[in-house]
Amino acid sequence: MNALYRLLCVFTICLLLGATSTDVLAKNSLPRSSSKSRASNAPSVYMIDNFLDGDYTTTREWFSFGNVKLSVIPNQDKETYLSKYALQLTGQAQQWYVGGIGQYLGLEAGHFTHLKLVIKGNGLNSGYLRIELFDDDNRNAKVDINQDTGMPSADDKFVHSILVDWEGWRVVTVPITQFGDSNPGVGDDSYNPYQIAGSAGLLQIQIIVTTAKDPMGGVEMLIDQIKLVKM
Ligand SMILES: [Ca+2]
Ligand SMILES: [Ca+2]
Ligand SMILES: [Ca+2]
Repeated sequence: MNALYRLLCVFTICLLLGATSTDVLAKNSLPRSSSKSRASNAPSVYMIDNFLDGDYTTTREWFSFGNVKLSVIPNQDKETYLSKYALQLTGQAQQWYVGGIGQYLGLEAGHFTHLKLVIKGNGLNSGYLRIELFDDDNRNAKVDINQDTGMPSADDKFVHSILVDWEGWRVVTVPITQFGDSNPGVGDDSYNPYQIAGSAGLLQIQIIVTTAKDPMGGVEMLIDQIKLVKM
């Protein structure tokens, strides 16, 4: 009886030690994937913006930089996937670069598999849209910027470029796996936008506009229905 009791005690202590070491591990490292239970309860769509409120600062607040001009305009087209309004991006390039827009997210996003949006181009060489996703690797809920370089100093920036070379609207679906880490050695070089261990998850999205043919040319595009989806 005593031997059985001692065996049970040792087993219980082992279980407790096991739990403790797992907790310590969770606090000290950002996991590369979330648990199944978290993923199964998570929504399968997150609407970043469909501009239904008629502007770009009320429901979702976008900031802009560079020469890009934003305006939310009524959708005149009949495509069923369009909402009532879309965001128009226009601007004049300086050495290819026009500017960009961004939105703070602070979102549990590890279970989303694709980024979707609709884009209206003006034919060949309409321009490039480079989509940038920042995850919070140093767990302070902000994108840390190096003041000297203007680049992120502690968080990953994952990017994917879209050459808009078509006329009219098109639904664009980008697998998250097609986003590449643009700053090796900064952050942990792993796409892990989970709100665990103090991380704010997916911190921010930015969309950078550049020209495709004329380095000093103009750009005009419309975008709508920007969302993260689990497919
Ligand atoms: Ca950060
Ligand atoms: Ca990195
Ligand atoms: Ca990361």
